[in-house]
Amino acid sequence: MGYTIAQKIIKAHMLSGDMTVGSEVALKIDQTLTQDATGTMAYLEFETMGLDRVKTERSVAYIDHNTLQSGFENADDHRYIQSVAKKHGIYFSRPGNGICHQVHLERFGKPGKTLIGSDSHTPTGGGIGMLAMGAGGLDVAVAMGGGAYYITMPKMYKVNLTGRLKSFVTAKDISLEILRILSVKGGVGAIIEWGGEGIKYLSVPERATITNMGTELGATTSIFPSDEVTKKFLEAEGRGGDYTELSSDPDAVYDRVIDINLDELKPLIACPHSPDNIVTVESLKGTKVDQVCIGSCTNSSLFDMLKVAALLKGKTVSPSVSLSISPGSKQVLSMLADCGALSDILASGARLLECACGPCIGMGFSPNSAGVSLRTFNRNFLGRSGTKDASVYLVSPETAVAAALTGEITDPRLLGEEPHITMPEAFKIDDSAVIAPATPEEAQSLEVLRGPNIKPFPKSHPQEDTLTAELVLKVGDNITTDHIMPAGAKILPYRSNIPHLSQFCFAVCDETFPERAKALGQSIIVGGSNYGQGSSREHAALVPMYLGVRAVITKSFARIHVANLINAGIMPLTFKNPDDYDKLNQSDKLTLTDVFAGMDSGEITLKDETTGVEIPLVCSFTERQKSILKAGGLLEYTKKEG
Ligand code: MIC
Ligand code: SF4
Repeated sequence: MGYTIAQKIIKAHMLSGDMTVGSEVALKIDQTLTQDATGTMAYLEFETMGLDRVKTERSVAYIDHNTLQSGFENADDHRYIQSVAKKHGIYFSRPGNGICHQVHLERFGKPGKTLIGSDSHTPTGGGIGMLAMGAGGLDVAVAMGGGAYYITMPKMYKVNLTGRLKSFVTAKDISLEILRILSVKGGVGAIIEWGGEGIKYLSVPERATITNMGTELGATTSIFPSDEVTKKFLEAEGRGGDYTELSSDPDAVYDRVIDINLDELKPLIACPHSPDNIVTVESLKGTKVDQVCIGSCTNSSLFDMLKVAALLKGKTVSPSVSLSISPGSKQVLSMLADCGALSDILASGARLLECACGPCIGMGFSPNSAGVSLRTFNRNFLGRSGTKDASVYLVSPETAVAAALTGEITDPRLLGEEPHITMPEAFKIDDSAVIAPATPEEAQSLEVLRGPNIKPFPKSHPQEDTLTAELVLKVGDNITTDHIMPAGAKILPYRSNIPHLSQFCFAVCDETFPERAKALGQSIIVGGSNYGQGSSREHAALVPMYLGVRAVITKSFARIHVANLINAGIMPLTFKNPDDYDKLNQSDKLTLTDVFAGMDSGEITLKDETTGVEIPLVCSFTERQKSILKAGGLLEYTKKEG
């Protein structure tokens, strides 16, 4: 039996385990990336491990999220990350150099390598044939220290593309189509390989749009073959030497095969408040639009921006629309400026924002109250834009421009002839905003600079054999990490200050949660299916841990979040019979007895002391995970293991 692309990379990096679906596999990690919103915590954790230098082939620290500096906090964190990177062997990408995923693809990613990043959109690297996965900061810290990264061996899905995209139908529409087919839960436990005749017409930036948004499917990662298209891209980046060919074996076996005929695809749009709420753009025509944002790690490549510039050229943005453009990297911005495309963008009335995440994570450019915002981003979760009553839609850059020009949702196919964009033979290479680490000798005398915003890592609690606690919060299906630990301009600057962050935990669902949880001392949360979908932020586990949450019981969990809960020493449990979810009420007093025996047998009984009901729960952990939970989290476990 042959191998899929992902299986080949896993096989070449496997430190322990086997490739049986569902079993735990330990992987050697070649590269890591962090961004600043998760990076401060990840480097604090790395420092706690007491290692001098990273053991990866390449580790890069990006500053791209917390670029609004309305106080000392973000600037302090940037200075901390820069100094810790210099000391420990990590490359530092300065603020303004671009969004981590875009820059990593341009300058560092390599086909066939493993990459983990403390950001859920790390799978963008799959666009050039990397096995790239999002992870919690602590897992990234361990990997930087040379430790393995553990995944549950995923199933293999294949998406076969046939035909060719029609005018004004784009890679973003392919992403939205697969979300329509699979939903935000449909990729959980799977790696999605893209193939078929249709991929040969997709450039690396288009492939990267697709692998980027595979995150919204809940997939472990998404991957394209490394082929002639990849080779051309790497050569244009002056990195032809990094190319290796990579494809699946002809007799590779897939658990599921999905066919998409590109000839039949239409411009699509994701409606509020979920990326899988898909309809055709056509069907919403005439809906008034207040704001349009073009950028984010999904759609900010030179390819996207040149198209946008060509469509805006000689035209003026509708007076009722505010249009923002955030190029993905300094390389993109600089090349736009050199060829004059930037002038076309500016002349249209667009507002140029920094090469950073910006509005995607609510760092500025929030919509007006009850506003309609069309964004080329990957997430439209409730409140994420910073305006709770806004309606955020996700679209391609072409559909975004059509709305910006007309003031209403408009099928981009009405814009006339589609501009033909050719990728340059050579990108403009300027790595001056990437600071190399010090040599080991120089590093010894370097000081790490810490500001007052950085608070110590919160204390975790080892799991005990009996847990009695109140059900402090009961929530429904598809709770995102943006619900659990919101981000945005007001909160993000405190990512290295867990006590401060804790005031906003679950604010979107229940503002009284932090106070109630703290008063209880220890508590349990109950959720529906796909709990913790979305980002990789370990804060969505560390903050509940700080507030005393000891266990979370759900119908099912999202991959990165469940790992973060275990890393924080919080026990993730699932209902054996999902209908039992209905039997529990907020404020009930719950007891879990014989926890350790339950961990061994895989099943544990929950007693609801308030109603007398007994409920069987699944409690299936590997030996390593049991030890982590008993130690009170991965950091304590790693310290003990040495
Ligand atoms: C996001 O898109 O939600 C983020 C902000 O990039 C997060 C990381 C974070 O919360 O810092 C992610 O996707 O992992
Ligand atoms: Fe940044 Fe948005 Fe991409 Fe997250 S999804 S990395 S916030 S651009």
